[in-house]
Amino acid sequence: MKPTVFIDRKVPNEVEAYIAEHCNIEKWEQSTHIPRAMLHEKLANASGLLTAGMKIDADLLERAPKLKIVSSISVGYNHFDLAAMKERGVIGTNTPHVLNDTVADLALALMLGTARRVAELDRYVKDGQWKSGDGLKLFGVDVHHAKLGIIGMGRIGEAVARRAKFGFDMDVAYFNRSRKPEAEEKLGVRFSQLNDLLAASDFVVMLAPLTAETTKLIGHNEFKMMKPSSIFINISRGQTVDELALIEALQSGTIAAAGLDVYEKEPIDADHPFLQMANVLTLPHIGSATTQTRFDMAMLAAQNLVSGLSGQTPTCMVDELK
Ligand code: 8YV
Repeated sequence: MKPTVFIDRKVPNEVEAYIAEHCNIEKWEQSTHIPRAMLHEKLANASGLLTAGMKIDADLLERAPKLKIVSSISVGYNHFDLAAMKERGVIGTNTPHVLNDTVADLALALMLGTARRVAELDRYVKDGQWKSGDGLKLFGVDVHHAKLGIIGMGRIGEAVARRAKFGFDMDVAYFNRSRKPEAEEKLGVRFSQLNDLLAASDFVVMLAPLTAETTKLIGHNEFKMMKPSSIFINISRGQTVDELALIEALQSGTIAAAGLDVYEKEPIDADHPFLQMANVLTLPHIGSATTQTRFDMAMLAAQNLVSGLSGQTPTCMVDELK
């Protein structure tokens, strides 16, 4: 008897076909969230759940008595209530590795796009404002040879460091819970205490996962430590930053600009101050959003799901549930 799994989003046909070889599938493919009552109905008989950001808490788990595994199509798993999952023996998996380079590419895109004001000056040309030469008003700042500070030196952080160091001759420092001697050796990056990194960097890139320790890690005091010419990039989770402090830092000139792919609330409200600020580059949480990478993530998540349901230990179990 095949186990039943619930898939809460559209996945590539090949991925669905792979899952169907091993499981009975219930699915929701609308762009809107599934109504709560319908979700509870689907979960009542589900042994597996394939999602990307659905909050997995005690209430949901209570309504899924057969649930053995939640497979997330994401590297971040802050939507997992790990204690509730552990208490019920529910496996949690994520999709690391396959998205490292794609996310790192976007971090560089945010650095370059913010430093050289790409979106702002694109609008300038398209709005017919370009009437003369390339005067001071079009100037940006250099990325090459600048000082980069990475907060969170995981797999994606190392991919960003590699690009910055060998692609743009940047001087790269990192802050991390633990030292990364191998990365220091192979990439020529150095560890820095957070306050020192903030004070010295021209670009600060937030890549730490969202945990209780990293929630609002960067606030008023931290922004005040940064250089007025510095640029803040967040491609991790919006909640790692005190967003009101970031707004104030940008409006007061405490820092020069920001490049953001993530926000405290997503989608961002239409009246959010960021959307009116020329020195803020805003992207809609597209860190891993390339066709190939999202396929690879979905397939890896499907493999995690199937292996978890067949009694094997999935390759990508989240550390806290191992
Ligand atoms: C996912 C993310 O990539 O991987 C992560 O942690 O930040 C997300 O962007 C996205 O939800 C696709 O599943």
